[in-house]
Amino acid sequence: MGVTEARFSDTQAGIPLRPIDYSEELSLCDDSDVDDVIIVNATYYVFKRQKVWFQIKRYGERVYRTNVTIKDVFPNLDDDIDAAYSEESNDVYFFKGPMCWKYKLINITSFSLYSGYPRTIDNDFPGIPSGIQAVTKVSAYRNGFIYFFKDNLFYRFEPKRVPHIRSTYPRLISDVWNGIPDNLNGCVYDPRKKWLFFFKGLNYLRFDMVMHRMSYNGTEQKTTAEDFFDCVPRP
Ligand SMILES: [Ca+2]
Repeated sequence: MGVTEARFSDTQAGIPLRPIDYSEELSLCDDSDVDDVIIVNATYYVFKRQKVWFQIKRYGERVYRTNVTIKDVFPNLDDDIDAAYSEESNDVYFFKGPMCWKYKLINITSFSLYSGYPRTIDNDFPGIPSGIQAVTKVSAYRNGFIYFFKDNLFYRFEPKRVPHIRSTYPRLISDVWNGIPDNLNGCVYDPRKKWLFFFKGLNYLRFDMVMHRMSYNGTEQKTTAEDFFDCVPRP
């Protein structure tokens, strides 16, 4: 273990952080289609099958991460989640089939399940169907909207308003999110940069919520492995 890795591991609740590794049995570099991504306290959590990766940038240095099983960090959560998002309070919601799970942050590698969960999505999010593919909360707007994506449709859920979903929803993704494909793998909103990342297959797109358009010109579609996870191409 190198000096830098040792420094990170001292502060991270006993789970050592290290650069991503091609030798991992389930590598995000070789197979970078994710189940979903969330940001809690400026740390990215990437979910895929039975694993979660942390992505942390400290002291202006490169990104370090580790992979552990979902159940190590989120007790009683199912593998192969459909989708997940985080609240400003750092609570985290997961969705799979008709069910949702709600967790409270303890520390970066430890969350506790609220009592009464899992329960059906309709309990907490009336009007949202089962089988959600991607979800994120966008705090750029007053009160914050939660966007749920499924197939070619999306729902805008307003936590502070009843009914939570206006009668004009669901709407077509292609009608509102210019350039964003249907059947997403996941999405996450970065409140610091006001960017929305959409993940699909081995690629992602970055949407600027201030300008309400793709945030870079030309080749909007980037590879998740090399451009998001900083994987070094194999020689
Ligand atoms: Ca998903």
